[in-house]
Amino acid sequence: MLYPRVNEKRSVIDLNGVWSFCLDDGTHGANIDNSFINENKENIAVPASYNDQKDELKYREHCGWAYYERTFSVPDVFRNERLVLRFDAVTHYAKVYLNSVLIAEHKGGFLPFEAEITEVVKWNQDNLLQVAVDNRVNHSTLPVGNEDGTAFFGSDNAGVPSVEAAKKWRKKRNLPNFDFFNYAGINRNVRIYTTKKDYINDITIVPSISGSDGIVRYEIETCGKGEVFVQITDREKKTVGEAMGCKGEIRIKNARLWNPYPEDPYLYTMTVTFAEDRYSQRFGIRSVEVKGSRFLINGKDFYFKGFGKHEDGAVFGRGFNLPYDVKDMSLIKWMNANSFRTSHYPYAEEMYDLADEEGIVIIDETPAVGIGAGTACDPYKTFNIREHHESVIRDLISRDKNHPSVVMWSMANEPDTEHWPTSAKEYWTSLYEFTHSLDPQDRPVTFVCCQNNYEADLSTREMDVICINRYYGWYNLSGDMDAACYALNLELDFWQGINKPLIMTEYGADTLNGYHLTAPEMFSEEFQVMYYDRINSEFDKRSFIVGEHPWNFADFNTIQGVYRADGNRKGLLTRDRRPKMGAHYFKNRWKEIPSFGYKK
Ligand code: BDP
Repeated sequence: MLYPRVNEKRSVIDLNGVWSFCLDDGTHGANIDNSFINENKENIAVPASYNDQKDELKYREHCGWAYYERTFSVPDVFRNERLVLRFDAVTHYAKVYLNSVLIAEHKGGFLPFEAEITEVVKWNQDNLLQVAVDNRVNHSTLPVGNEDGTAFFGSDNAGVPSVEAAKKWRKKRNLPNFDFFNYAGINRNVRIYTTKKDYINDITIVPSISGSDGIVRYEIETCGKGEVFVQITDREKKTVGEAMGCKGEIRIKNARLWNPYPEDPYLYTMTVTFAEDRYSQRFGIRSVEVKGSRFLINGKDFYFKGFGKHEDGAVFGRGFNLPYDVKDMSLIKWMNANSFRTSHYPYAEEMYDLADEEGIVIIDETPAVGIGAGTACDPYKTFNIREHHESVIRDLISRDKNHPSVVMWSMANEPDTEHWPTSAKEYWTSLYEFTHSLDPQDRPVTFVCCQNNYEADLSTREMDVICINRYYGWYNLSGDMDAACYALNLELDFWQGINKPLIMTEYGADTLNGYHLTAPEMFSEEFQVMYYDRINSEFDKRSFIVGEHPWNFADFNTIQGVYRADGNRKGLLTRDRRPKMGAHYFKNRWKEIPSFGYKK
């Protein structure tokens, strides 16, 4: 799917701004009731989550539908163009009406969807755009939740003998199976883009390296009549290759490779011309490969230094926030890191563009968090998740396939792979094959495994890279770092026998910024530093460990509960991006760890 860009052939109309908004009172559901909206509407900013833009609890606790609306008119100059309305992300379910006609419906809160509106827009007058948004999460949504069920992360113990009885006198709740606040609404940009009537629908670029040359295979999907012309230019805008036709191969002599930070993330641009349409897509030439227990980028051993992150901040919630993205890129480099995982959902497209440009490597994750958490039954046999999971992976790859920064797909975070090992293995290995088959660049595929009985788990070991989240010293063996390191080593001995690369995709300790102790105990800044220092020194002894991603880049908001005071505080940075001692610790550690060749 192409990102909307303005050029000499295409335009973009920005529909962001202050919209009208109201929460459902529980009686309307997906139906737009104009008089209800008119009576209740108030201002809301788009893009942004709605939850923290207002100051009553009902916006945080809302469970169900909410309505957005605005009007717009289309400039006359676009009368002969094709018009497409695009939402970059609406969380989690959207029904879109234009002039009272249902023009799009979309499940999943973190990927774009669009609808052609050429025939629906009215000229010389206002158009009414309305969006109904549902924030409920259950066992068939991704991320997974317990709609009106048992909280996995909140505290749900009623303290009375009958849990069923307690349910009757509690209000309906939307309980996540995941540890980040369930921010909802029109979270990313809303735009109309124009194309000519005959247009370029998609561009797929598959680069490879042959000696000192780059080989660029490409495929162009078009609609309508016309010839395809493809031109590749370098950073200086010099033409380095050309071809005709919607499918082909272009050789770039003495190609410059895309290399991760701090090396040169060199980008080329492919400009496709078709009939009257034109679109330019940047790409990089680089290879990614797993060989035994090594992770190779451009044939060299890469070491992942970076973070699990979130899209999260005060007031805008999970809304698109370009200054935060730019700032986070700057902080990633400030800490001498080179990578992050889009935990726990695909991020806004602009972040991947920044990563391409700045050389930051991405592990691209779907929103499949919490599969099987807190359930007493086999989730793979009980719940209807597969079809939606496949469609999310399809859309994710279709959106992100051309980014050189993306080096691996993560199909999920922390599914239950321990209690139903055989059906889990069947689910994850077949989904792994499916993911591989969709990616034109055939990148490594994995999912991220939670602290579990790794001997019982039959799925994690089947992935291209072993990605594990471990909290020895925090949730397990709390505060006892000698025992934590002992247990960690027991587990690492196990993984070493599997002979695959391993990335520690999460490890960390909640840390209250400004809380200092001489003797390092839990929650203090000193403990966070000691915790990481002890664990990292174990990683340094093992060459099959190819990466360390502390959890988390920054503090972030969560559902309230006894485990969380003002959210999850495991950030190396505060929520407003100030460094804790841990950030300085990693900055110093990673200064000494090169992106390539650290352990080999
Ligand atoms: C892991 C989850 C992550 C949580 C983290 C924690 O993957 O989403 O925020 O634990 O508890 O299990 O801090």
